Amino acid sequence: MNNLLYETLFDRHADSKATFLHLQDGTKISYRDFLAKAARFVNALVALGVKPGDRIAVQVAKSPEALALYAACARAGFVFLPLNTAYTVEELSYFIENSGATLVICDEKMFGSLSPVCEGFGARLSTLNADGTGELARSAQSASSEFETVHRSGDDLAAFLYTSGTTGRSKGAMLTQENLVSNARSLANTWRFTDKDVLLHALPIFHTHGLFVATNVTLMAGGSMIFLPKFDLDQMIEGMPQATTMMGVPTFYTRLLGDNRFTSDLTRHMRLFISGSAPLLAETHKEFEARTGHRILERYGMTETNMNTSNPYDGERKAGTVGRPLPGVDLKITDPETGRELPKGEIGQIEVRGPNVFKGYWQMPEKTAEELRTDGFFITGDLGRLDADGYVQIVGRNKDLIISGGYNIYPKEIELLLDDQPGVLESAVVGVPHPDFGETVLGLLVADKQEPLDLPGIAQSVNRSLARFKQPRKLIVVDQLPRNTMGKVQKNVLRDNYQDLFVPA
Ligand code: MLC
Ligand code: AMP
Repeated sequence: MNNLLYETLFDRHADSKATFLHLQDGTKISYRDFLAKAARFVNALVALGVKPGDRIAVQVAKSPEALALYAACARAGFVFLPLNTAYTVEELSYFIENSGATLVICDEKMFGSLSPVCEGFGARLSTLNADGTGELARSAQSASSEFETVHRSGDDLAAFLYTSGTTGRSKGAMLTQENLVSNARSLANTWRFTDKDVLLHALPIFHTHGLFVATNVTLMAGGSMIFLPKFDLDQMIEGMPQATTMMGVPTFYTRLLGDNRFTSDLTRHMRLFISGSAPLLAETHKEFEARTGHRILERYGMTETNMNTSNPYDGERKAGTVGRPLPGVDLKITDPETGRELPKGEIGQIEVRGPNVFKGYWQMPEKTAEELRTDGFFITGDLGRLDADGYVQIVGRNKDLIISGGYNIYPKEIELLLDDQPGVLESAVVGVPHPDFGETVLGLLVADKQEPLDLPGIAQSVNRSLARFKQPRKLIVVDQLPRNTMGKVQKNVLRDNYQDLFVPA
């Protein structure tokens, strides 16, 4: 094969008049038209001087054009680097510098503030807006729809996705063409996707879930997507009767259950609901079945590995478990201290190996070596056990991570910022239960008593630096932080103390 990713997921649909995207305004975009659009984008990107292997950092709203950029990068061998639309200029600067992106594509609204950043790092800047307008779109419009696909092997990089780290510095996870293709194939088979499927797509497309799971599986099967700009209850309820499948984070499911228009009638012809990215409470699973008659299929994955496990399509979908390893994925539970494999039933760290596992962190060989063993096993940082039937149950995390509404938040990044604020001696950030987001961010501050502690001022400063979803929903001043005998902050004590803050007991 000349270009594994492009040929497997895209090119074989090049002449297909079947619908790929159903848009909000009733417009349908066929595979053929989508791929012709993507080809014009490739030519527009090439005209900007981008070369195979270059990183293209993309912070744009979800749109058919944004998705066409992904197809364009696959075709020309550019490394696609999608970024959360909520990121601030400060956060973006790091990604642009660290990735060495040659081109940055943003909404026109961000152009003024990103211009000096891109200039400083020698990256070009172009624009694409939510409505498909912008400089890049204009240049694509007049470009040719002919392009000779660039040769790429399965081992070549297809995408970078940044994932935060326990040190507060984000790491660029390098995903190869083979990582994406093998996982898409495995998931499409496991979940029985076909060209008749219509996926209700409300996830963002800058993360694994919305892009490499939802979109790639649809492409693999030749199905279509009701492509919503974001999660919106009214639009979900309106789109549901036209769909056959849906993928979402647990917040999608709890929000749907909170609306009494969401009935078994509305979901009658749906064949599959899939959940992932964060733990789905067993009670949500049960409530969903009681309301609709459908048993949600939960699966487990991460940025570095794509999907690792899934509950079965046929057979028991066990609430509170993430199912068995996918075909081709080796999974073991090991002792975090020794790395020794533990017997079934015992709790340990989850390690995975397979064609889904990434190539390492961009320019961070030490970080890669800490998490990716030489025998190919990746240490996920999740804690779990295998039950008697080989189903994986995730029981916690061996990493200091908060998952809020499916977004990962690393406390260290927020603590570093809080520690820098005037009047703050030290801080601790923990995740506490939240009825909508599953977990949310709580910041505890200890005053240094030299300067007054200005909480609104601190909140403003946090607002300037961090995306909204990372900002503490509450800041509380405490006399001191609980520490163990080694002097380490006992976050479990803080989590216990404040567990009822947002979810009254
Ligand atoms: C938005 N906000 C969030 C938030 N999303 N705050 C905390 N956590 C989140 N996840 C902010 C908004 O800016 C807003 O701020 C306020 O919270 C309420 O906004 P909202 O209207 O509720 O936002 P909404 O658009 O509805 O977003 C909620 C959401 C969204 C759950 C629909 O976050 C979402 O689509 N999450 C999916 C994330 C995802 O795709 N994860 C996959 C990662 S891949 P204010 O100031 O107005 O209150 C991965 C691998 C794997 O993990 O296994 O899949
Ligand atoms: P990310 O780094 O954004 O890709 O997030 C990956 C992390 O999300 C995993 O390491 C898990 O901690 C968590 N995760 C993903 N799916 C599930 C799930 N079904 N249940 C519990 N946690 C999950």
